[in-house]
Amino acid sequence: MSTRLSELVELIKGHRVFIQTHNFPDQDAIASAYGLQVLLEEFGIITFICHHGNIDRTATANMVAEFGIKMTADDENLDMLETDYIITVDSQKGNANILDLIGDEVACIDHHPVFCETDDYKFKDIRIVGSCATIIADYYRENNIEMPGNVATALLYGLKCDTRDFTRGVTQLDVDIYGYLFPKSDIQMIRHFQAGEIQYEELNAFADSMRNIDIFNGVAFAFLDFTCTDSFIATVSDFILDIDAVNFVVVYTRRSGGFKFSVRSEFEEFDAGLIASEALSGVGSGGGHRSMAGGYADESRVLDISFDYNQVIQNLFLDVINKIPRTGYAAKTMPLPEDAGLGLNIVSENII
Ligand SMILES: [Mn+2]
Repeated sequence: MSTRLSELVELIKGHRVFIQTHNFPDQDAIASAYGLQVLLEEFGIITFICHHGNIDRTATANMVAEFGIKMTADDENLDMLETDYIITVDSQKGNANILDLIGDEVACIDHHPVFCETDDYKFKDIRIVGSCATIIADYYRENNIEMPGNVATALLYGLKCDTRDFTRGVTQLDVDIYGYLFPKSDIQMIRHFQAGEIQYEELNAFADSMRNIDIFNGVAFAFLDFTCTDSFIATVSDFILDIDAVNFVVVYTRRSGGFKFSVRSEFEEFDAGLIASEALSGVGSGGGHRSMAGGYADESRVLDISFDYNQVIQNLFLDVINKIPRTGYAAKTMPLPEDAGLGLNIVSENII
């Protein structure tokens, strides 16, 4: 057995183990938890998958139902004790997108950059790859463990969703894992899941959000002025990036005394995680990958007596974006505005 996997198995043996995804789990989080659960069964370790927030979108609900994945929400009789072990997947302890449950977070398997440095984990496998599903699939592959077809299909779907069909954050490992999963997967089932990612009941909300887009030099802003889930914001954000005049997207909605953000970027030099982190640093917090990121701002800190909050938010982002030197494709499609300041070269490594 690979050192990585044997360390994990040794650590959790004999304990009651929960696998926790980020809140409002997406396809990658669900696939990763499921793949890990089945993998650990090979070693006689029984686990419980848990999460906070509904699985209310058709695409994720279909996946959970189709594979018979048993997932328990924190408010559904979770029965977790302080002595229970938690493995977080597709998320890290201390991040805003994962609820702190009573058990002990001993292990973390994730593909997001580290924002809250913690030495608390007894096992940590954080690799900056396209999906968390990639890391889980790699455990099977490097240990020659037979993977059931349902697990392969779920993991491939997670990998396809998080990389947006291999167009963002893709590494060589993701490509290798694709080759490994493809012959084991049911592609027809994935097509069926993918064809249900926008829900019929959401069409009005979707149309509304399209009517309120402001675009400045390739940077689109959309305020969703209605209650919506994190996954809906992410879907709108992805969709707006598909508009030809748009290269960078900031979508936001009201959420508990503030605004919740979803950020997308088409170009490497416009690092979505860094831009979100810089733009929101004085009013909240942000971060994530080069091509997809998120954040939160306190309402009281974006309110200004002379501007409406949409303008304040737009300025926060544009001030950061307009200082980034344009190279490659971006020089042609997002030329620097004449009055923008020059010289601040944002380097991704600073934050990771
Ligand atoms: Mn993920």
